[in-house]
Amino acid sequence: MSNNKKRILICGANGYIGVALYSYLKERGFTVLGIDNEMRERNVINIGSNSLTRNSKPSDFKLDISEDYRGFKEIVESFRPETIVNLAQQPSAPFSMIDADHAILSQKNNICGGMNILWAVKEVDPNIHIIQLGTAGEYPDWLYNGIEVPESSRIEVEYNKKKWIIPTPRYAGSWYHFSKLYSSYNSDYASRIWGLKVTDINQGIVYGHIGETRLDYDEYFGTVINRFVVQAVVGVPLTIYGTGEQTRSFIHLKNSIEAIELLINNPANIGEYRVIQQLTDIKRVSEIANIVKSITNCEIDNIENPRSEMEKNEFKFEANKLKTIGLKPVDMESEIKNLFNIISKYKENINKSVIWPKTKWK
Ligand code: USQ
Repeated sequence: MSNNKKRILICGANGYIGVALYSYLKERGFTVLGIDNEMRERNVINIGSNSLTRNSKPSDFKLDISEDYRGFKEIVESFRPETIVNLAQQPSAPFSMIDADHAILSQKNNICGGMNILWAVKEVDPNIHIIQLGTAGEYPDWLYNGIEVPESSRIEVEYNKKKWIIPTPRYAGSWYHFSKLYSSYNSDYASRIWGLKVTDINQGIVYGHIGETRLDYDEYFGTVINRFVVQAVVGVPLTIYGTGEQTRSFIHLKNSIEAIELLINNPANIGEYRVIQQLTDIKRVSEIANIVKSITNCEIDNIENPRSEMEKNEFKFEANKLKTIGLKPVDMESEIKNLFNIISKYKENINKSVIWPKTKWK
């Protein structure tokens, strides 16, 4: 089937990944429909920040998939997508740790939105492939320290002298990350009982900028590479949380949307809950800071870690499926240089007061 016959419904089309994915898929000949509840924009304004770059809002419908099940189901019934990509997520771990309201907002939005997609697909057409945005953070540092994370949804273990097939062991490190963990279990279950086709992309930390997508750098919505580059451009020391010996996985925004296209074209099977490790680089936070320093000669500050995470860990991921279907990783160092050039153009817009982390895990 050629791309222009494929209909893709993007939930969360106005977000950091959504804006980039929406225009990329359109350019590639897909028929795309976007919906969004405009929560990201609202949340960023509410914490006193704003996107550094102009953010286009391509969504065709304003709708909250976590609240309006009937409205959402009508869209699925009339548009009849081959694939639903669910990016309609509150993505920030620190935001979810502010207080009870923010924890509940994160979990309600993420878990209920995912649940409504599962029900709509079951009721309208179980053949629709669901691609949901999971996170590599469902494999916490302490559980997989030095142990390779398998690229599997289930594993065999021996317990009580018997062999069991259980979901690949997961846990989380924030109320946000738990929302993703619960959604993974919901999708695994829906694939077993209703035969749904689900791909859970356990994605590393996304960085970079393309086209007209947003670029956040505040303590909540800025991810670490984007924040470090903004900090270097505006001339404040890079805020390494703790030792910087934390290892994390990363993927450039360009690779993230290319990977989603590859998964659209290579869907999960009926009844399959498929896990994909969507990441291309594994680095320590201090290594990232040193790459930025090599470009700008900026200062680096090791500040008290506001989070509850291991000071030093070794992450290893089995991540072969995307490579097998054709993903070509970008070069991280040259993309960070590229990002530096992009962000430099917006230097005047940087609000220094939103950079320092205020929310603590404990
Ligand atoms: N960090 C710093 N300094 C900063 C910001 C972060 O040292 O100024 C450190 C953090 O302590 C952490 C690492 O950098 O060890 C990553 O932090 P982050 O804020 O870039 O990313 P994280 O909170 O892990 O969440 C991001 C996305 C989330 C996605 C996740 C993938 O916001 O949506 O699920 O990356 S993963 O990290 O694999 O869980």
